[in-house]
Amino acid sequence: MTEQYYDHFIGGDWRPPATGEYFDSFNPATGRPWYRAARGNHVDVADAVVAARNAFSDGIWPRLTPTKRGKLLRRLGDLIEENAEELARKESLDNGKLLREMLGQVKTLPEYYHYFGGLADKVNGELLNTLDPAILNYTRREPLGVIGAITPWNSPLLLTTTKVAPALAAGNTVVVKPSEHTAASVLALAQLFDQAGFPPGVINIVTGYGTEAGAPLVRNPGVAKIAFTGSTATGRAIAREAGSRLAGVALELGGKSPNIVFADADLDNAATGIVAGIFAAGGQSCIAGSRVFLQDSIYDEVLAKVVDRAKSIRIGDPLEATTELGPLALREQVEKVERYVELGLREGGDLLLGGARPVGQGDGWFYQPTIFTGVENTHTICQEEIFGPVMAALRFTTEDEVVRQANDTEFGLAAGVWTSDLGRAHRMAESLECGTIWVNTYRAMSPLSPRAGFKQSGMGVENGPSVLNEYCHPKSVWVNLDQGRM
Ligand code: TXE
Repeated sequence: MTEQYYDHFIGGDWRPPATGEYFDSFNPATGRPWYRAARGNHVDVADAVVAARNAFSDGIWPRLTPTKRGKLLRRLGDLIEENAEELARKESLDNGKLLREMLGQVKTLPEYYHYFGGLADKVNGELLNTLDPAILNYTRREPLGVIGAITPWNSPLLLTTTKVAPALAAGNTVVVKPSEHTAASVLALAQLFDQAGFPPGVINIVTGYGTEAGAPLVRNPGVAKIAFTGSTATGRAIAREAGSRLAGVALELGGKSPNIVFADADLDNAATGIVAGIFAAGGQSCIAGSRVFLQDSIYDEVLAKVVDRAKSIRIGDPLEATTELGPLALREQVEKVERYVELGLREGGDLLLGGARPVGQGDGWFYQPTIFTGVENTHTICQEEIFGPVMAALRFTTEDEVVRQANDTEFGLAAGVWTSDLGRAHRMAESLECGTIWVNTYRAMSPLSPRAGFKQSGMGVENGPSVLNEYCHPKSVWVNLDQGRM
């Protein structure tokens, strides 16, 4: 049993759950609980929304000058930088990803708070030319109100930040419901908000399960918009619920991203990109390059390089500097991977590598890097998001053929293209139906560059300057300058 208890963060205070109940959060590397978090329900959510609403309506936050709001966001960025080690350690203990990887990710977070902090005083309206010279028409961009941010377990702080930083920069207040599996780092972030000097109620955190704490946040009429990252199924349910009361929604959902290697590519770089694209974070990333398309003439050569590298991946304790693959975040996730591997075999695929839990890893939730060959793009393991270290290798001959296959999926999040032909690179960038294309690289992401899933991968946009529009109402003001003419 663990002795560490975490409460909700509401209105600037740490508050115990209304029911007095807490739930265990597990360390995936040991399979044992390491703290207990408040089990929030509709009462806690309602309290948090009232706190956020008060901070908004009383004007504490929206009436602070935008420059001051930006300054607070930048101060928060600095505090994250100073506390990066501790935050990353919490993330790694919570979701099993490599400490080194989480530290790399946490170290990018200040860029988000600095960038959006810099944009806070640039949320301007426009002066518009109307046909009538006696009319002055201008626009204002006003904050929406309370934003509900519902986040997953794979990159807890990053995916909280991509919502919270622009929402606050635009003058909204926020209630965050982090994943029930990974609340520790997000609660630690609340302390930094406090330390940075954000007024009470500007940011609130309610922990708990999706149906008990997430759903009431979506239903709460005081919430103007829900920003969500998670599974497509939950995203659809949220869109239905929020849509029925005409609240806004932004959804960042699943993927089944193609990583495509042409014969003219630098094959060593491509092999590195393939391995990192699918096995980094144990494949638990929405942008995982899970379908690897290799052109006929280099299929065997590249696959051999990939297998060679994947075979030598060191599995173990994610806190160890030499480990290259940690456990999966949840016990259910290992079981899900096992089900898909069985299905892949039943549908006629061949296992070239892995396909089982590794031996000698105690009770942790580990799974081997796994590579399937002999599969078709129509097979279930090439169509559904597995969210584990499972790669499908597919063969293609022509550019047109690979475009057709790559696009033949309900998802459209990201794609990788490996080629030295500049024309082809740009043709592929145009033809692939997804929100992010990487050419001769994979995984790059920045607060400056928009991310928007096509098809079932999402709705709305994260990052980039235009994201501020997603957190503002445009208001059009018409002024008659010549009342005598009325
Ligand atoms: O996701 P959920 P889960 C995929 C991945 C994974 C699967 C399931 O394939 O195997 O989703 O993971 C909250 N109303 N991704 O179950 O359910 C929940 O508490 C309101 C891809 O963790 O989508 C958590 O905070 N909220 C993904 C958040 O939603 C609800 C990242 C995400 O949980 C809710 C994570 C409800 N009815 C998983 N039900 C990516 N795109 O990166 C749940 N939640």
